[in-house]
Amino acid sequence: MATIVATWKFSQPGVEAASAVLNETSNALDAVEVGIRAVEEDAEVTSVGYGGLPNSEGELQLDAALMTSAGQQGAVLALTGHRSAIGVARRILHGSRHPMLSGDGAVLFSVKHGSKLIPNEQLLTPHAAARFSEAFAEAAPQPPTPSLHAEEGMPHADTVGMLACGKDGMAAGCATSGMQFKHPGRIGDSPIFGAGLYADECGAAAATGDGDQMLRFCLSFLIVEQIRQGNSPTKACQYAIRRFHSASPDSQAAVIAINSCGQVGAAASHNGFSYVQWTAGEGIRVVAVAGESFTRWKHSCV
Ligand code: SD4
Repeated sequence: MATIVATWKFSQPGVEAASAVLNETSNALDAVEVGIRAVEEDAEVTSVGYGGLPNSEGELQLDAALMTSAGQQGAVLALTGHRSAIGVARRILHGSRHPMLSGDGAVLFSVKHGSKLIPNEQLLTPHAAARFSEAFAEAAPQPPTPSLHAEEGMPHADTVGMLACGKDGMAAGCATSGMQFKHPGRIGDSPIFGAGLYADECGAAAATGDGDQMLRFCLSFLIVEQIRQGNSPTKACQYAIRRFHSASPDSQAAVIAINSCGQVGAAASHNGFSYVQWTAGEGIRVVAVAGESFTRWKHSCV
């Protein structure tokens, strides 16, 4: 059954855009790319693409990746000069000799494929510029402790992970501006295959949360392996989150998964995570996920 699932309520407009593509073309990769781009272009989302908070040098630095159940992969890491990174990941997936490109090399590849670089001043929204100035004002010369402790209840934060199942297979995608005020070049789990996202013929998964902690658990790969062994997406997600939470109880992670029948699952270490699901013939719904721990999620990026 044609299905799309994405992390966080803020991805709803992206899921709507993706569902229109999946309805029309049945192409899961196109749907995920379009859906994620819509989130990246939304200036209200302060942790993904344009609108995201910059690194400690005041530069917007984006990560994104795409993977399909047919084995295609494209990832871009620490990309500067762009509002959106998912299109670059898509070009890498089709047109690069290597599945992952980072930093200056990624910029060079993107420019060679027709992108125009955007000056960084035009990449920071007034909100992002103000947050950066506040954080690095003379009165407060120390950069804030990287994140986990931002305003509770902020409506927009964290990574967009999106999965689609169409009649020709599944696709997974992820995009983030990463941890706020990160060291330049810092990479979290999001654009790393097996960690932030994974897809094969059995299923697809994506993750969001404290990327520095999550990297060692390869959560997305773990989930798809659990699906391969016959578990439902829900059970597979719970297994991965329990492993993570018991080893790293103070860190936050949430995951979503889909199997080749279009069944969806999710799990979260803390309360407050939600996902958006679209199913053909049924429409869109936002689902709140109870956390393994009773404490509430504090946003990871902003
Ligand atoms: C990162 N995992 O860069 C991303 C951020 C995120 O919810 O997902 N926050 O570490």
